[in-house]
Amino acid sequence: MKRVSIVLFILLLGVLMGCSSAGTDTAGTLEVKDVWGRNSPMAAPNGAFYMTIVNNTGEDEQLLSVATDVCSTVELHEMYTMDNGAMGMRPVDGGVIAIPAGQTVELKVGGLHVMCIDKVQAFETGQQIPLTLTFANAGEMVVNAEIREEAMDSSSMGG
Ligand SMILES: [Cu+2]
Repeated sequence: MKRVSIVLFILLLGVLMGCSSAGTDTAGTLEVKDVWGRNSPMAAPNGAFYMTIVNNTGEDEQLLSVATDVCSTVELHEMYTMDNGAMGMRPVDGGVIAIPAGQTVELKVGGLHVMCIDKVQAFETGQQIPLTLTFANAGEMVVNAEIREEAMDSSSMGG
């Protein structure tokens, strides 16, 4: 009896969702904000960009890739704790960053980030660097990353 009612509920949910998506077209937007990169001299081969992605579209979204003229290669990375207890970074699972419906995903220092490998120029504080983000559903979006001075608080790491 219980199982039947659950099945009915799921069916009903499907019908309701089908109706609402067919009847209205007022889906929210995918918002990318607070895009920035850390200042980095030419002597440093790599850089990183950070941002906040807000998914109000009602559908699961994925950040597939990022492209910019100032980096030879761009990868989506995450920080993780290595076997020896030190922090390392690696490409995210599957190479993409999931942004589930209704969620906000932060790319931030010590977590997810856009890895800029082999910079072709120095990143100077105050500079605006255009990034082309490619999303699974929303397609391409161009945003400007502001280069900031960010002092990494290394003393508090691992505390
Ligand atoms: Cu990285």
